[in-house]
Formats: sequence, C-alpha cells, structure tokens
Amino acid sequence: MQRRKFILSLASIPVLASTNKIFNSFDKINNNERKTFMGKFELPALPYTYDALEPYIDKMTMEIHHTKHHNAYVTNLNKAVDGTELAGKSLEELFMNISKYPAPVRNNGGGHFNHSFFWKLMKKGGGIPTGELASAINSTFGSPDDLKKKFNEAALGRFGSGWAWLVSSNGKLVVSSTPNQDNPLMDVADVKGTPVLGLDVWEHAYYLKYQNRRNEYAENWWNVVNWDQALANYLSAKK
Ligand code: MN3
Repeated sequence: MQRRKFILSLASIPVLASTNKIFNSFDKINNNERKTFMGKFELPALPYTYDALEPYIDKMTMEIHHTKHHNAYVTNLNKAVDGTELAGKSLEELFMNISKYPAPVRNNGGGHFNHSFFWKLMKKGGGIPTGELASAINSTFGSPDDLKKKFNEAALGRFGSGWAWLVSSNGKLVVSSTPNQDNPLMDVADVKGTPVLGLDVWEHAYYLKYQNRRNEYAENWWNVVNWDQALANYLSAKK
C-alpha cells in the first residue's frame, strides 16, 4: 500500500518533486563540490594521493585528470555561467533543466559533477558490495560478477567519450551509459535517477596506461571501487 502511494505521488508530480528528491540526496556531495567563494565553483581535493590507485590507475593519469581535465571543467563552468541568469544556481538546479541551457553549461557542469563523483567512488584496496546494495545487486543482476559483466558491456559499448553508470532509478538498479559529460541527474538522460556507480570511459581516463584497451581498464577499475561510497549513494537515493 505504501509503495503504491509512493508511485502514485511520483506520477502526479513527476518532474519537480521526484527530481528534487534525487538532488537533495546529493547535498553532501554538492557541499563539498561547490565550496563557493563569491559564488564560484571550485576544484575539490582528491581524498587520496595521486599514486593511491596504482597499479590499476597510474599516478600520471590521476594527476593530469584532476589538475588539468577536471580543473578545466570547473574553470569553463564558471565562465559559462558568470554574468548570466544561471550564476549562483547549484549543479542540481542546472541539471534538472539542462536541455534549456547552452552546451558549455551542460558539458562543463556535467564534467564537474561527474569527476567529483568519480574521485570519491574510488579508494586504495577496493572491496566488495555490502549491505542493502549487495542484496539489490544480487536480486537484480544475480551476483556482483553479473553486474560487472553488464556494466563493462555498457562501458565498452559507449561509442566515443562518455560514462557507464549504475543508477537507482525509481527504486530499481539499472545499468546505463551517457555520452560526453551527461549524467543520470540530467533531464536529457535516457535513464534518469541517482548514480550509484560511474566509470569515466573518456580516453583521457586510461590512455596513458592502457592505450586503446578500454576493456582492460574497465576490468581493472573494479579493484579500486569504494563500495562504502557506492552504498552511501544507493541509500541516499532511497531516502
Ligand atoms: Mn574524465
């Protein structure tokens, strides 16, 4: 009964309420991400050293990815919104109507969010899925290995640059992918919801170490997934 009521309430106020709910769950991430000074977005520090994810992700890739690529998204996002009616809006506010805004806001806003999300989703030593997320993975996909297979297919199947995602979408776990710097929080996403896992499959994320071997990169990435963070992402989506 309660579930039915929930579904009905989502159906009656489909866009604003449900999307707000998703975005509220990211308050913590956004607070860290935004660290605004005069309303500007800022590059967050990594929660580990650049060599922490060796040998799966090399130090030079991490350093360039963070200080050059992510930094450029932040700089260009600030440029894109500065002096416009979008200045001062949060990432979540931008994403829910991103289809109405200029491409630089979509590309750089997505780039800033996605990388901030990605850094936290990794840690030295990795681990295995636990708690409610482990149960949901098992009931949805069969096992963590079955999820991995499906997720890696999405990562390899994404033509050109983009991201693979595990999304909590209307209470269900779904594997998807997005082009460029789009993400499941955007109104343009095929699968909308709260990201639980996300893998950067732009060549800049792996080319120095893996060259054209995206499959090997995707396979090795599972050794550094921060499952505590993934669980937190999943639980925040359920609130
Ligand atoms: Mn990247």
